[in-house]
Amino acid sequence: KKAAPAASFSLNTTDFKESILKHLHSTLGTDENKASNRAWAEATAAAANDFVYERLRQTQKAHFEADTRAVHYLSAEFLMGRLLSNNLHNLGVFDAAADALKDLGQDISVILDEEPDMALGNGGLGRLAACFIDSLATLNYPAIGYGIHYEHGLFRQEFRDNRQIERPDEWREYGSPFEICRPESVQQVPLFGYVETVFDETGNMKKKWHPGRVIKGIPWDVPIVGYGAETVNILRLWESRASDFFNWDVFNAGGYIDSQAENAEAEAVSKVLYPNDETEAGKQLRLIQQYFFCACSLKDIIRRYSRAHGNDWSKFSTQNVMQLNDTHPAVAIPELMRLLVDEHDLNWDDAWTICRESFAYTNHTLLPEALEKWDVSLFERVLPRHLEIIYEINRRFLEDEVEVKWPGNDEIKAKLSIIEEGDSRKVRMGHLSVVGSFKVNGVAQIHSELVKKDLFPEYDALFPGKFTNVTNGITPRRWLKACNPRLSALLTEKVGENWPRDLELLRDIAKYADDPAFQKEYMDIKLANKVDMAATILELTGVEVDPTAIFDIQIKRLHEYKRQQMNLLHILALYRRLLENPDYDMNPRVVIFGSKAAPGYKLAKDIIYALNCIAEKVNSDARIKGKLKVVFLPNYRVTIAEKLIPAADLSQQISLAGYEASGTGNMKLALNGALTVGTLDGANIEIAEEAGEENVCIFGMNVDEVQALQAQGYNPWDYYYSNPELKAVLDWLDTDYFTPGKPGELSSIKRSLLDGGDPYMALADFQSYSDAQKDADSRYSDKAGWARAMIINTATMGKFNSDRSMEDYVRDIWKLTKCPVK
Ligand code: 26V
Repeated sequence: KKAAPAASFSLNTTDFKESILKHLHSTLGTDENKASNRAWAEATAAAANDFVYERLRQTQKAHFEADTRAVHYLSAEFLMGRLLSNNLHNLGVFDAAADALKDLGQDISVILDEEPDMALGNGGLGRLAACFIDSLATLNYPAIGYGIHYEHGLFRQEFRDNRQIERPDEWREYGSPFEICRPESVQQVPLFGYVETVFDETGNMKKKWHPGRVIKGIPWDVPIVGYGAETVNILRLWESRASDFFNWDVFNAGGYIDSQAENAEAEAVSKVLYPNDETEAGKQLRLIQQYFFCACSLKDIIRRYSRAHGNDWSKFSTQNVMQLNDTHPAVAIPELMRLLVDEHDLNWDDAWTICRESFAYTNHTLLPEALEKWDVSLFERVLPRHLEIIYEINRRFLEDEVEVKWPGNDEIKAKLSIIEEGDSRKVRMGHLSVVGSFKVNGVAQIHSELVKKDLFPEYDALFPGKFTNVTNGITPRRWLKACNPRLSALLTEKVGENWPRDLELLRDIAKYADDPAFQKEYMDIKLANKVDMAATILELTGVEVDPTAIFDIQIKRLHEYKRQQMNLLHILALYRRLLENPDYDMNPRVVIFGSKAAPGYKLAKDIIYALNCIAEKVNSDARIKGKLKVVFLPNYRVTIAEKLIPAADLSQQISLAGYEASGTGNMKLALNGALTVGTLDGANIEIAEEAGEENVCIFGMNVDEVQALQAQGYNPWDYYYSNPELKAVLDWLDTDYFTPGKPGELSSIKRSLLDGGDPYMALADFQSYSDAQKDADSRYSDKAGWARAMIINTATMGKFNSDRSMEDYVRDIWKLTKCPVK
């Protein structure tokens, strides 16, 4: 078996021990007799950082000397999770660190548990960005992630009387050892004010923006250690502060106290992550956040470019590509135009060519309520010059491109216009992104097809070849090697140690799928992981669960389209069957949820409340003899996912077909062996292709059937009246059975599914879902067949390595070359 390339340095346990002690003394200023767990964690991080910084320096030197083309991944979210364990693994020193800490009387798992998650993201989109930068570093590509240094990441979720409450996330209350402040690279960001038309010496008309405010962006660099630590790239996150240079006037005018109010306003920009996932709120602060990090990042990119190429703009787009992670950074397009035209005196056409050659855009959702639109009036107040530029982009686009293709067709012009007309005019950020980019991609095959066919059909006709697909992926380092050490050891034993880079190597274990000895090893590991999870469940919720029961897991943000409510109805159906017949034939099952609801999403919060109330009732009902348990884990986050995923038997991926762009949890769960109970949606389709239909439980309508039913007119009452079990469980929600003394507390769920029209057709798919769950249950009873299916799932997920996603982006969009680092 081929061995993995060794890390670029070596470190034994003794060296690591000495280094930790040295840092405990000289970096932390404490000693081994009184050090807190936190101090041990920081000393361990500092010991690792000695190597990280050395590789970072070498990487930056290599990138500078080679002057290679680089990708700039612009994203309002990076959902990093914990960093220490990941860095130790990628440095190849995890075992050395564990042994060193053990020699020092410390348990590495306790030490790692000290670290709060870096939760600067909501869900799929932010975690994808984190996986991508891991893969880019691993593959030795020059890449920088650019984002926002939120003081508070996604809220901490607590349950009070079964309801979600939100508490502030404090990920860096006492500082973080994983970031480096770079005051030498601060940027100034103008906002508000007005635009003046002036004429230069030669009589050319110029636009001059007189901003009303200027805020300062301070960069914090998080080193991103590639697997094997050849390359260490950076994630650069911008923190906002009041500008010392530009706001002197208030101060000098005697406004010593008033200036503090200005400081607070400026600091508010990077204060908190917006907790909405898939709903656009249109808040001024959110637009300022977006502009703030894009403006800082572009100036940073241009500063680096100019250092090598001075005022020669002809190579800008061959040296740089900017990937827009959804439309959140789309304002970077008019900002680059402004910098080139207003500040660097390029003519419009040259500037526009550079822009269009530099930006590419990834779409992550088709949900209409998630497509960003800004009121023209708001845009004009915050970014008056950018609005002018957008109007000019739009005018030229409509006249020079749309009119040429469809002469005199005002209907198409209205559809393609970046400005939406109506009671209040709006800037459509998706349109701006398509017009200003050279490539647009969706995130799974079916999603990319729907982007072309349903979202942007005219754009697809106008720009042949612009639309493409890159199926998402996940990093196997975090989502198998680090989170599932038992299974990782078994896989390494069988296929060698190179699989964390080349996940296709796991195909080799398919040959053991029917080998009873291997099945036993594999299933013993799954059971051990479930035993650990059962202990965590007990600790976090007080609920006792049987580790031999089916662990049936739905972990993702709470949203109607993801249909946690359909899972809820199925739980009620199982419960009811057990009450009617205590001998009802089913394997014991633990249904586990992890999910946060957007704070303003009433129905999502009602669903959490209902699940908690149902859990209380079901878990304490002796009549069903523990055959069904329901667990809702509080404060779901990356760290909880890392514990749950290795323990999963069933992976619930039950969105209405056409609505989940890709999903990435589906990939993580399948890689760790879980069987997907899923619709033909997003990447589920590709997972089924890879694993084989016989190793997944597919149910429900496909996209065509959904669209046909929508066209024909969907009536949820039909299903209510024709399916007695469905009717019974829905009616149950109107009683006080789960909320004693308070009938009606769960009625909103029933109402949304009947009077509300059931927009995501949970009732239409219910019977098929229930059948699929029954099928999963009977497959679980066949121990050998079940083990086989799990093994095949692990063996066939190679495609979903985010390294493969990166190679797809590189080949089809970014055109990067690898830069080896000595
Ligand atoms: C929208 C908004 C609107 C304004 C407030 C903040 C905010 C934050 C996020 C979003 C859009 C989120 C879109 C998203 O996360 N899509 C998910 O992307 C995953 C990665 O491609 C994909 O796997 C999921 O299927 C898709 O739902």
